[in-house]
Amino acid sequence: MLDKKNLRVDGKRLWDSLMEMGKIGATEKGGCCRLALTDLDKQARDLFVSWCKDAGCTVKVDKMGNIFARRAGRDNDLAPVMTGSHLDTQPTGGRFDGVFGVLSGLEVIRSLNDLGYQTERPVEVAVWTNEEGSRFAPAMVASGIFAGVYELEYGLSRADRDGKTMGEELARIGYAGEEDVGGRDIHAFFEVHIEQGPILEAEDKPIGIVTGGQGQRWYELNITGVESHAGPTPMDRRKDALLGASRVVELVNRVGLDNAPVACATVGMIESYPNSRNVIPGKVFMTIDIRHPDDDTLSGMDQALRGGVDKIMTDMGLECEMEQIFYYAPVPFEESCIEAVREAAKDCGYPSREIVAGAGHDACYMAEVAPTAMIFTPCVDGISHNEVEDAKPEWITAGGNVLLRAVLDKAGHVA
Ligand code: HGY
Ligand code: MN
Ligand code: MN
Repeated sequence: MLDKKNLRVDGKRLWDSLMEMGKIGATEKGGCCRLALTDLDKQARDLFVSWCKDAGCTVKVDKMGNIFARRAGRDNDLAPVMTGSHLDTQPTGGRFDGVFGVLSGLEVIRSLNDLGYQTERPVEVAVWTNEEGSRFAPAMVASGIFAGVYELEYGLSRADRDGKTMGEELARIGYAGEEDVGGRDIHAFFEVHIEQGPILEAEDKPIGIVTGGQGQRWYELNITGVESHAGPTPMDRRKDALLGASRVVELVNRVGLDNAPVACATVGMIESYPNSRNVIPGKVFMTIDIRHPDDDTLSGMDQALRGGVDKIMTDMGLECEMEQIFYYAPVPFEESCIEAVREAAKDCGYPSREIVAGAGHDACYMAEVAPTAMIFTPCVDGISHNEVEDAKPEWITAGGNVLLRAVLDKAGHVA
């Protein structure tokens, strides 16, 4: 009888798979640009599906393009234990964000095959569409539909800045699947991810036991002033939309600092129109991202933002349409899954600590429909959403080993 305490993954195979996948959309600085539902995302999906089929999995795709690779258990009528993450990246993304969770799941399946280990329940590895929310907003929209937070039509209608919808792009790349999105029991969900922050590396802890995720709100602002000539228009007679936007940037930063030390507040996108060097900008599109682990504080930040934007626009005689396009409250993960991660780290002899996820993850939505927890590993200098994102092989192996143990803790063992 195989004692699961001694089971380990093949860390080199996992690392090599990450490096192989990292070639798809590789950038000159060593990162990855594989935006959701682009041809490169299709290539990554196709490679993952081929690897899963080679590992004996059945593969299904749902109507939001979510991929589910299933390894049969002894009783396939039982709800599966699921793991997974995302393959889409930021424009200047890295080789680990998301991919590490997907390929750790595949490594668990490959290792169970090597060991001839039969689980009671089926084990599934999921690839969630458009986790990043970069090309299509909001983030995590496809796992959100699986969790019943959004309707399918809402997700399919999300359009990029060129007006292409997710529905059109799913069909174009051949991942508009047949399966319904969600509506089925999942026994437990685990997601492995790099921390994307500095804590674990600074404390020399290879494993983070993730107890929950902070809440976040995203906004889109369309600011309108008056385009006019940069030469003859006196300074006191301008309605400069970009000047207004710059004051909003300052406001966002202030709201973050006023709720230090854990609040985050960011302006990531700004598009000035007509973007001509001698025309006073008449229009600006910009985004705001605020986050906090406490929902009341997040609400307070929301109010401070709205009041501050109103004042800026009134003082400057500008117009502003401000729309909240994304919100989820701080989410606690489930104690027995957290305990499975804690036990696994201890059994494997990895120093660990509890931590709250600063980034959003599909697990934050999966926690709505299944007992869920996450496993973090460090990343070099805590940097992510940057082409220099990097990890150490021993950290990757540790994440794979803890995932193997946590999955087996929930999947049961037959022989
Ligand atoms: O925005 C996030 O936290 C995630 O990377 N989508
Ligand atoms: Mn991610
Ligand atoms: Mn990310």
